[in-house]
Amino acid sequence: MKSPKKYLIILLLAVLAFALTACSGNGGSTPTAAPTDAPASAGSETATAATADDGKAGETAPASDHPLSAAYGFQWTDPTAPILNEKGAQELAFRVYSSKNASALDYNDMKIMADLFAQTHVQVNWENVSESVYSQQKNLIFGNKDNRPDAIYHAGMGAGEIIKYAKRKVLVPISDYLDYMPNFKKLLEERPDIRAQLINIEDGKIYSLPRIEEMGLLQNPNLLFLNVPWTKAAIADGAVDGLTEDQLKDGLALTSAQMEKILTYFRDHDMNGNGKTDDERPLSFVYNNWQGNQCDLYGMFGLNDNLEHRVVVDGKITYTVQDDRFRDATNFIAGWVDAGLIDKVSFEQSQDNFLANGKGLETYGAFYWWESETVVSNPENYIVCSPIVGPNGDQTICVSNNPEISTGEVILFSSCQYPEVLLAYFDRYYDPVISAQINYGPIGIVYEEARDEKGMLVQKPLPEGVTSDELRLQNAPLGIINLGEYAWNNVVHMEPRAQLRLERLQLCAKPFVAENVAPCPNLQFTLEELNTLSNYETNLNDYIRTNLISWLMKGGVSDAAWTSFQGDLNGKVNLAGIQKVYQDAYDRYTAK
Ligand SMILES: [Ca+2]
Ligand SMILES: [Ca+2]
Repeated sequence: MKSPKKYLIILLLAVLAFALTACSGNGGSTPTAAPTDAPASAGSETATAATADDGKAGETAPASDHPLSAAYGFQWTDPTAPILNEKGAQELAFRVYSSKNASALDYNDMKIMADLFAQTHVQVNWENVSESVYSQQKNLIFGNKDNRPDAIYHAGMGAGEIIKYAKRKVLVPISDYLDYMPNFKKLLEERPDIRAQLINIEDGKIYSLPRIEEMGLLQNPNLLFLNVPWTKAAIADGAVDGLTEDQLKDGLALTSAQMEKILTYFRDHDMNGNGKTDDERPLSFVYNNWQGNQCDLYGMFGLNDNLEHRVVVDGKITYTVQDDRFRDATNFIAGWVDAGLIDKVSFEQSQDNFLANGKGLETYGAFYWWESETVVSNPENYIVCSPIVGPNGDQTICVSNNPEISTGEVILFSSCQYPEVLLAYFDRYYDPVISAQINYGPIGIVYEEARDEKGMLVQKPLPEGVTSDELRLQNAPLGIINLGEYAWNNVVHMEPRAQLRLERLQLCAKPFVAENVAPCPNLQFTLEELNTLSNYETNLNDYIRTNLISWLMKGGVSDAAWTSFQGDLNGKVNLAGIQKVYQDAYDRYTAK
């Protein structure tokens, strides 16, 4: 096709002219204004009749007012009918730029995308690049105002970037088009918390579409696993007080004294029977990793730590590093490192190394991770434990700030000619049946055509030689979805591994988060607040990180060093200023 854009402009002008003459008297209204329904506004009786017959009235009346409706059959009120007619399918097309996972098919070749085209008649031409190319090209795309795509999928836009580009009018204010997005509009009405995470507080508008995957898995990214045969050996040898073999079941709560005895036994004996006593790793984790990190160890001293050391307690943004219990916990943990009970490699290794070391000859006595199945070759040898009970009787767990709602997933450029059509199309992604296929793969490949008696999607048998992860990564674009409680109960079963993890969390994590403790949600900041964060926050994080790793690896923190650390937090690194920014943003969030 040559110069389709020019052709489209001419065509649109023709359509517009036609539409304007066709509905004289309505010419002044803009396409995006709420559609006025002549019969409904004529009198209260007809209005009641129109509401009673809501579905039908909505199908025809508002759509016919839109300039694109006459030529292209544009409609958005019936979410099961095509958005455009055949002519629209052939003559309108959208360019959407998107990074994709290396294992994924080109989105133009994905069945779910073909199915969406068949259902909507909206032609999207995907421009796929790798994730690393996207991160290199992102600024170029935003900078090149003459040749921007219509939208970016997997846009990964931070709150600061959105504020910046919204101010320059580069982005489409999506909230102006909610009438074209029945699923998304309903979602925002039902979930003011999600709305509050999306609204740009500089102008009160929404500029990005979110991904919502609420499984309840992210808040506690660590679980403690313990090697049962090894622990049995320690018990049989009389090395652990107050612990019997029959207690070695999922949910076991060890005291820190018992754990210390067990780890010491692992350290001193040839547990894996290879003739060496020094190749066992008593307790392992991956320091400051998003999953399987050290934070749960701080729960022994009553702190709900996380990687940012920032958690909401009683509605207040709280930094765990300002609490004297953090000093006590650090000194206690440093003692275990010093004694060789915590493998020093835990502070240096990557996630990949940690996983590789778990395979083959058994070397892990205890470890923190998301699940045991990906870590060790024989997960059946391990139980999942409740948090360790600390020396003063405290027992609590890490509360991570990993959000289940990610904002900034999709943005539209203001150069997009028909944002209402593209947004009506993206709105379909929030239908739970579509969301499930966007996230796991399409009906026909991953799911059977027929649903079960409850209406749930049914998994197809796997093709030979393909794992479910491979099939999913190849066929699912991921991205904007709405999968929450409703979907898990009515549309799609959680994957067995996710279900297993949820059961473990119910047993070993959820009961150990106090009611007054919560993670910090996605917050929206003013430009001034963003400036404060960009001026000070990296510095604060570096300062804490440098000190903490040195304390943990070098025997702990002295009282003098702790006092001087507290002085710096309050002084040169401006923790108070950063804390105030979060507190103000959090207060605005809870007020909504
Ligand atoms: Ca050993
Ligand atoms: Ca050994």
